[in-house]
Amino acid sequence: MKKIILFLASFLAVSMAMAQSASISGTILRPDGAVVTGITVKLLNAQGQLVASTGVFGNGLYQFANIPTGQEYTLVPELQGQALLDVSTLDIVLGAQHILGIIQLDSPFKVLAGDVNQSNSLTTLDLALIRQMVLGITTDFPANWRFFRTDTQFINDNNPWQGLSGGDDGSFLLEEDITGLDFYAVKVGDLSW
Ligand SMILES: [Ca+2]
Repeated sequence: MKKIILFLASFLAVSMAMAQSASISGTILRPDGAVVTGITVKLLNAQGQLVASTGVFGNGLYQFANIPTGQEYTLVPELQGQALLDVSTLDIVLGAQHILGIIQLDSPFKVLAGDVNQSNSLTTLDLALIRQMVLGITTDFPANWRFFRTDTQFINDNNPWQGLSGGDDGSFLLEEDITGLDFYAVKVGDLSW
């Protein structure tokens, strides 16, 4: 009987130890639902150290398994290159019309995509940078892609920087499996999806 109790106790201990890790998953797609290839997702701890790194599957899904719980983490999606993807003079025209108040870009993520120099505003300086890209004078924006949680709440769609905490990443306390931690991959300079 004592042996059985010991066995059960050790089994319970092992079960509890196993329960002290969890998985994290979600999708990273462009705001129009298009898949982006080549994204790397980094999982950082509260000290900013790299815990794990993964790619994104063909359907935009990423997943981390067996991550220790009870700690705070930050997910940092990264993608380099493809600077000119979907960036054209149309984006300059739309940006100019938005700045002049002729139109209003119909997504706060388009406004964010227009802030090429990351000044937390969309101005003619950003349009100048897009123009240089279109003309081939530059080959990279300060960042070619930016990533935002899909559940980001905007106080003012026209001024999406207002109340936007931390910008591109999302930190969270891992207590149990997390699904649906989704991000938008926003192509900088593309205001016309
Ligand atoms: Ca700007």
